[in-house]
Amino acid sequence: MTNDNPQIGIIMGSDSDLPTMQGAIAICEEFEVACDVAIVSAHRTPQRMVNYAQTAHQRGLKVIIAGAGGAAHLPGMVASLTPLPVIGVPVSTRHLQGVDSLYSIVQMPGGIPVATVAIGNAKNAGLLAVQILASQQPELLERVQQYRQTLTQSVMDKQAALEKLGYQQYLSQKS
Ligand code: RP5
Repeated sequence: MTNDNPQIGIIMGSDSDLPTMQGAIAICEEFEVACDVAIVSAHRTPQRMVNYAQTAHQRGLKVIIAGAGGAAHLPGMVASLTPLPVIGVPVSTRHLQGVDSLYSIVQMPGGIPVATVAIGNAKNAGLLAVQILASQQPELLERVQQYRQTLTQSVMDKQAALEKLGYQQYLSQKS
């Protein structure tokens, strides 16, 4: 999937990561920020990864979100090849539940940072990427602030319902 003039590149090591990474794609769609989505494997397509990362800024990308599971080298290797900020998404794995992915992504050596979100939380990666862009784009900054207001309002709506119903009825309505 490619939109015109993408600002955010969303890459993943395998199509098996796509169900997780769709959280980041959905945020780009919600904020109407163009993104491109690609499968780029550090281990199975290493040359493609090098080409992607080294040309990303020349193609107009501003931020890269990279999701990977297991021996999750993709975010760190891409970060070492691009001057752009990279956000890593640790994808959950069958045997180690994504702790392996998290440790692989978060333990970068000094000099090559990768911003890392929680296991499986591609939504937050999308939001962080949008916020990085928004720091230079006033209209997008306004939308980020509106988004935060919707979060606040949803909590206040829950509080009002909790007070009205009491906790037992509130819980029974949730289940
Ligand atoms: C990693 O290996 C991918 O990021 C994926 O999370 C994991 C498993 O890949 P598949 O065997 O499902 O293709 O490189």
